[in-house]
Amino acid sequence: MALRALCNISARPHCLRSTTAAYYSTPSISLPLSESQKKTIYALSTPKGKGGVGVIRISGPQSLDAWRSVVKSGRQDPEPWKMNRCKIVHPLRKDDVLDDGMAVFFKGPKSFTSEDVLELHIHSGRAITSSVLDALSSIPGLRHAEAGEFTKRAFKSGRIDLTQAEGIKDMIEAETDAQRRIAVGAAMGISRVKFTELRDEIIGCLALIEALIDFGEGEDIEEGVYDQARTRAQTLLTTIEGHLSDRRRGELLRSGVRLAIFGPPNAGKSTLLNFLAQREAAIVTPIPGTTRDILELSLDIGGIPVLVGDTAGVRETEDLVEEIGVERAKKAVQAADISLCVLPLPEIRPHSKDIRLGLAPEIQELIDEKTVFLFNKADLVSGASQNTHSTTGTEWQVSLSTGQGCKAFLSGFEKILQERFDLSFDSTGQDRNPPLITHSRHRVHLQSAADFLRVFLDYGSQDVVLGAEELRYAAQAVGRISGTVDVEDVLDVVFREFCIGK
Ligand SMILES: Nc1nc2c(ncn2[C@@H]2O[C@H](COP(=O)(O)OP(=O)(O)O)[C@@H](O)[C@H]2O)c(=O)[nH]1
Ligand SMILES: [Mg+2]
Repeated sequence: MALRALCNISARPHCLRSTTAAYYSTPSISLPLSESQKKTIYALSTPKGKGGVGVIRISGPQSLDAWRSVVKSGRQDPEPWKMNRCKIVHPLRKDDVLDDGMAVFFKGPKSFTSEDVLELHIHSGRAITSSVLDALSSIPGLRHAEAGEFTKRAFKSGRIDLTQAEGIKDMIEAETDAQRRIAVGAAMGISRVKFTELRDEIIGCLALIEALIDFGEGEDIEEGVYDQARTRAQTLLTTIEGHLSDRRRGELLRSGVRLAIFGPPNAGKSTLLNFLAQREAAIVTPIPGTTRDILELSLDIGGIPVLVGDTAGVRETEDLVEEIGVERAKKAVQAADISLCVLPLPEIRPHSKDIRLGLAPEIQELIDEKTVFLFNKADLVSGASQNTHSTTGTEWQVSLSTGQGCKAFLSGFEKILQERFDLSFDSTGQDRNPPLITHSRHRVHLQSAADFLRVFLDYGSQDVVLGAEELRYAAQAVGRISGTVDVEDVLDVVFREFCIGK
């Protein structure tokens, strides 16, 4: 018994040892890679569906393996940056030709992501696309990309900054010329350069203050360094304040001016939306209360992106659904950048000095300095075009049914949009004053940079250590816009070039 027990004891560790060793070291038994271990990503970069060409992009260390696995071009390895006519095959069934297309290999770091990138240009069709994607998924180490992951890799490698990443996204989403211009500029790095300049200037001030802390004015470094830093910080603050007081131009150009159409029921609000959209987007009937909810359309009015919201006619109502619609209408008018009050001309007191007279109180309370007026149904009033309501340039008389006055309204309204939001362009279509802030995120960080600079300026020369901290925060705030937060690296460079000593 004792012997058997001993044998068992001696046998067990051996057995355990061999199993463990086999489990960890035998190459034939390997655990599948987790998703995060797969460093090479792939995705269809063009829209799904039928089309002449679809592009599948692969990025990561195994892009070359992917070429060797699915591209059949008569040569083992690709000549980088050259289009190659090829067959796309399944990696496990090489004679299974999935498509006849083109492939190009970008050798990192000279690629969008800075990694090795392979692009397969295939015929865009449901079966072809899914068979090629399926073939790629069978290559070990490859996984499907997450949304925005290629651009994220380009950012992480330092190829682009956050403002360029935003520009790329905005370029794809641009619907108007103004949006396209802003997005292309950002993607090309125009904003990056400007924000970097601002940040470098803050760091320049910080370098002066740091020198002061380390060496002391008048001893090792020249006099007037503190004043120099102050003057530069003041100029910077003025520049940043200038960008902040831009009436949200960039954000409006990028995301669109919010326009709310409101007024009493049956005035022609939905007819106006359809007129602006040049299609029957909204239901129009003679029945008051037809529009119940907000109908929003994104339109291009004179090159300016406008988010037009048609709202329910504002009136007292017992109908629960209509009441909710009226509440939503009121909120939309309050939140809008500009509101257009549509009123039926036959029901407005002619020659009234104040348009508000005679309007229902619930309409009156929505009228403010953002409001412009459209008197509709001029065809029902004899001599309407001669009817002189005040001509401040913010009121027009039209008949949306006959088209009377509509041209003048459109051009006048475009002018109002351009003037109010400073969105005018020169004759060649160029923006005379391209905005720096195009996302609310930029505004938030620039605002806090301005706040830190103000605190720095409030400190006196006796508080340079505290002042330096504020400048550091200011630089970090601007750095967040581009996604650069480390101040020390730039500081070192600036500091090295700084003239110290007598
Ligand atoms: N005579 C005339 N009728 C119009 C004009 N514009 C709209 N309408 C009519 O007025 C009714 C109400 O229009 P609608 O756009 O639904 O008004 P909403 O309730 O303000 O949205 C419909 O029967 C339209 O055809 C116009 O300029 N002249
Ligand atoms: Mg309506």
